[in-house]
Amino acid sequence: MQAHYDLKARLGKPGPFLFSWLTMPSGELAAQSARLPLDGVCLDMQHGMIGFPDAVPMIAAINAAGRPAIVRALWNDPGLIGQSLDAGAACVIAPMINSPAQAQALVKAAKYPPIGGRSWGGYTALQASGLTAPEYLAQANRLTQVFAMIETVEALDQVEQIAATPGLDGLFVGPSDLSITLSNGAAVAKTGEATLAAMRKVSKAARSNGLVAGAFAGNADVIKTYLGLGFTFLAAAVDVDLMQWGCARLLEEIKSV
Ligand code: 3PY
Ligand code: MG
Repeated sequence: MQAHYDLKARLGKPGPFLFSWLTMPSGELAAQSARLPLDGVCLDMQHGMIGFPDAVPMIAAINAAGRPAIVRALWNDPGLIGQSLDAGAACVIAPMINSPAQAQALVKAAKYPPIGGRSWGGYTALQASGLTAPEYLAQANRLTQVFAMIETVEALDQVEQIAATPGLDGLFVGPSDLSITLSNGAAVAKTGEATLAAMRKVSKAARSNGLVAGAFAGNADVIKTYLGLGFTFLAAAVDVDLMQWGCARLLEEIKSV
């Protein structure tokens, strides 16, 4: 049987890792997205319309296509984190990690002992991995990647300590929330000066602690800007945006007819 996608090995290779960001609940959408020429598919279970019963066939479809399934969890809740990994996600991104204690709780939920305290029983993940139970136990902490979202001033102030959390695999910037807190509610500015200065700090903290630096980008210009800051694990485009861009391009191309 095909072994579980080795996301850690892939992220250890040079070059960007770009993934789609799904907000709509559909196994078929997940299957089609997994066949796009991108590196992975993320289900946004925080702001997307995807609940756990929706996510189960979506994760299965992504795994069946040989791509890694990434879940942006609804919250840093051990039940939600464990459930996503048990459903076969290769990576969990947890929102609003604002302190080292919250980062430690995240790792505890996502990794088995001795690193954490993940509870055993994810038969879907086990079957999808193609491994025996002892093999899965031995490899799961490496096969499941855990990213802490840095998206507040509070998190930024403690980013070095958060990045030093044992067992954490990466930092993931939510630039919209980050810019909102940096501006005290005045603006969403994904490439504003203050946002980019803050993101430089996050990228440096990630790299100096051996973590992967990730961020939500969402379009080509932002991807280019963030790559320039050292971020490599990037949400490239949202499902609804891809539809809108395709439609706008279609209308543009037939404008002169
Ligand atoms: C943010 O930019 O705040 C995010 O959470 C990405 O969706
Ligand atoms: Mg956010």
